[in-house]
Amino acid sequence: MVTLSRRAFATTIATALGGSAVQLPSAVRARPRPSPSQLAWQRDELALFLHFGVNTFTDREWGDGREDPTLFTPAALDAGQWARAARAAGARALILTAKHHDGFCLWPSGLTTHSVARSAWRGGAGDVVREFTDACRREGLRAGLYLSPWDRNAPVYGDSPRYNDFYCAQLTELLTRYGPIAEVWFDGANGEGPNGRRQAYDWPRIFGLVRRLQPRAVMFSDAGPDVRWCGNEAGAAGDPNWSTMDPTAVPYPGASGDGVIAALQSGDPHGSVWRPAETDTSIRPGWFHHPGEDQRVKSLDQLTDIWFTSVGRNSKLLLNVPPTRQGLLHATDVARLAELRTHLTALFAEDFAAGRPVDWRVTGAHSAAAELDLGRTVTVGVSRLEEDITRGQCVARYALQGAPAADGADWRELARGTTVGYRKLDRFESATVRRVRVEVQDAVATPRRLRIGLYRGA
Ligand code: FUL
Repeated sequence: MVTLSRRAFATTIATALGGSAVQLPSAVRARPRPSPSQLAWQRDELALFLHFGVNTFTDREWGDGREDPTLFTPAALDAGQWARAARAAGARALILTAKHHDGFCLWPSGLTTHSVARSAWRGGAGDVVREFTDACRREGLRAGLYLSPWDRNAPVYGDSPRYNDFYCAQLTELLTRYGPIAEVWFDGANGEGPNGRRQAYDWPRIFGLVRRLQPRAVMFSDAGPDVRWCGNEAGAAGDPNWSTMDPTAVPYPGASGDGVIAALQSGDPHGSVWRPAETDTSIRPGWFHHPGEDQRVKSLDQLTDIWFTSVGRNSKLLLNVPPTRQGLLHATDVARLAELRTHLTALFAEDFAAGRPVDWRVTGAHSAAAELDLGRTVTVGVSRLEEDITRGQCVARYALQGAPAADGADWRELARGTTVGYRKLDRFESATVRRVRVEVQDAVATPRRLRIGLYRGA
């Protein structure tokens, strides 16, 4: 697959998914819009990521595939606790590592003996994926699964056609046994197999299979096709962050080369596909739980900053909170999640712009201005701008201004930025304002009305 040109590869994937392989010039094309599944994904705003497996018991981040399955002994495993903590945090979805790079399967896969079935947990009759998906449903959360393409245990890894069969068979188990799956997560790590053989994944086949078995699931990878990686694991989406993308810029998961990270971070205002960025980061230094990191759980301030640089930059936050060896989320992490939700609820509790009439004027082919009188003088320090993304993404540059008096004299700039999309949050030095103006100074099409929220801030 890697031998195809970037454009040929993107075309092959588009064809496998039933899309058009023909790239029209951007002036002719209708601007991309999200599918219902991509919209639902974005509206979740927050999902929790659960890295759990043999690494949890070996205190490692990457296993080598030679771990003894009997190491897996999560004595108090309670997926209900994971789901309740997620719900209390305001998350609407959860994603579990059904298989990480070590190849150990958290479900009793018929394709390998390297799984929970070889452990003593639940007498060898346990299925973490089942308990996880059941718990998600009980709490009204959407379930997602991570199935690492890189498998350091599978003997056929690196024998490309055979491993592609094996991988697709594992995917089929996961996507046919556990009810609706909202997101399938493909990470980009791709090491060598035994004997130094490198695996060439059949991505068109893999993506086509997921689409057929779970048509409503979104697929995440560097190369989408539905959701793209944001380009780093530090909790910061790009600025600008377009949800549109040129599919040839990152043609397959794990692609490297000039411009890949920049394309993942910022997208492309003229891109031909809707492929919004997901921001994955961990509440701790590592992805898996390590007792030695129990004192290094991110602070409320750090998590709040991450909220502003992810959800507040037109992205979705996938926050990793790893279960411990007991099979439970750690009390510190659970408490921090609850603190974050309490803080965000308080921060956005009173919207000074709610219900205030907005005077919206289109001022040019690619510009517009909104003005509103708040009806009283208030102190503001945070703004929220939103486009109606059901109709695509449009704004490329804006400025937010405020004036203290009803007659609108003494305008001063409060914030300025680039893209808006689903949501743009800005924090700025507190200002006393009665009137507020948002100038859309540049856009890729005629701007449509923005939703505007104004809050006091910290
Ligand atoms: C990466 C993996 O190598 C890490 O272990 C982790 O799972 C991260 C989310 O994706 O590709």
